[in-house]
Amino acid sequence: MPISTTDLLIMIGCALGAGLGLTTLGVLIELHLRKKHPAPLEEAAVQEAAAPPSAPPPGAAAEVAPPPAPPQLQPAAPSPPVPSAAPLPELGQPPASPAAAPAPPAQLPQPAPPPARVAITTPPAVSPPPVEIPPAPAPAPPPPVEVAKPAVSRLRLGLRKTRDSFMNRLRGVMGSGANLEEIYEGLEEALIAADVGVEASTRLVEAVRKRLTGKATPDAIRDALKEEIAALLQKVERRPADPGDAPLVIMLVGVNGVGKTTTVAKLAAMLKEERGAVLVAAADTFRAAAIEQLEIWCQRVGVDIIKQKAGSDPAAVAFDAVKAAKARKTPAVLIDTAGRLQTKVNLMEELKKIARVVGREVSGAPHETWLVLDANTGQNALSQARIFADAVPLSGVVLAKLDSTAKGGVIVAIADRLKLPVRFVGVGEDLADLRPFDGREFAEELFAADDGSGQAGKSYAA
Ligand SMILES: Nc1nc2c(ncn2[C@@H]2O[C@H](COP(=O)(O)OP(=O)(O)OP(=O)(O)O)[C@@H](O)[C@H]2O)c(=O)[nH]1
Ligand SMILES: [Mg+2]
Repeated sequence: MPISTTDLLIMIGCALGAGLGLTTLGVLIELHLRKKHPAPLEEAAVQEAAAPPSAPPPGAAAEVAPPPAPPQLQPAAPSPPVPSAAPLPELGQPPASPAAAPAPPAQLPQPAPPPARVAITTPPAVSPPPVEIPPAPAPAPPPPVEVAKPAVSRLRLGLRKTRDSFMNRLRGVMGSGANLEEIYEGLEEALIAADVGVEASTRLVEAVRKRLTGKATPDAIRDALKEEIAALLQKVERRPADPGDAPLVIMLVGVNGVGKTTTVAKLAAMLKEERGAVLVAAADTFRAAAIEQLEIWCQRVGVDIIKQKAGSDPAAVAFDAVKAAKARKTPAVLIDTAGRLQTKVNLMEELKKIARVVGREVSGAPHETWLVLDANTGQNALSQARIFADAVPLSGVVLAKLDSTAKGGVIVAIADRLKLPVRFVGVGEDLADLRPFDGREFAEELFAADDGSGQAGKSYAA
């Protein structure tokens, strides 16, 4: 029969009252406890320590949830656990969170986003060095057109080399204490050196001699010579053609490289200013890049060009241009032609054909045919002029490159020998470097002092 707690307390009281020792009391308590808990205390404590914290107490197994699934195999540290069904992360993607639920098997792994594009920066393009005739698809806006200004200084600048050389010779003769005869001789030599030509020089000096009988001074000699030159040049001057309501057609001819195309451009700028519009015919279909060269000029000037492909018939191009000018009521047409040696018969025939066909379209055209001469050519210019004049009737001369020669006196020779008026002089490579020629102005500028004061006579007077 088990001892109750009350019994135990009575027993303790009795034991204490009977003088039993503490040991006896301990035995009694132990006996009491063994009756209440059959398992020994030590064994229970060991069992409690060995059991997992969540282990159900014995006898409660039916009410407790089944034990959790065994933990999945963990990949080797340090990788976090990845469920076997989960897709492998893409390179560069963050690994899947260990807490994330595994993806359902039917769901395809999401495609990885495209790799970030690598910006390939190209270095800034380095501009190529400028070329002479740029075939640029998108040409830069043409520079502003500089048209010829009525500035006397342009002719003065253009004549600088000729004047310096001529005046130096005159000073040398007149300042040397030479007698009158020697002065006249020196004068003739100075004229010949300036390419005035032997015949014209002799005639000019004779005319001065006659003019100054008995009253010759260096200043008077200089003034008389100036007058004689101006008179000779003015004798051949004539008014340019007037085609009435029809377009004025001007054709430029000459040997290779004398300055025809540049002159066409300069004239186009001038005529555009004067008359409002110009058509340019690219009738040099012969030389490589000639059409492109003219196109660039026309762009700069701001005038229309009529062209065909290289190698086509130049007469057909000229005809098209004249016809277009008539239809559009363009007041002027300029025909650029190929440079040709005056000895090439077939090329000279080509010129005749151009003149013929434009004449059919517009009565009297070409109204002006100007021979372009390089001022450096000297007396050879005269033989060129003769041959060209045999092919087409010349109505004037343009003397290009006057700025680059000391032999500008050839103008006098042209007037004297060919009886052709010099229409314009080229005094540089820019559009504004074309001067309408005036014999009086030329003579004045030839004798002008370098400072522009017009007091040249005083510097070499004896
Ligand atoms: N200094 C100077 N140079 C000039 C003048 N006129 C033309 N030139 C230069 O002369 C060279 C030839 O000029 P172009 O106009 O092409 O001559 P072109 O007669 O048309 O030549 P081709 O068509 O080949 O027969 C170029 O370098 C021009 O710049 C001028 O008045 N003064
Ligand atoms: Mg040309």
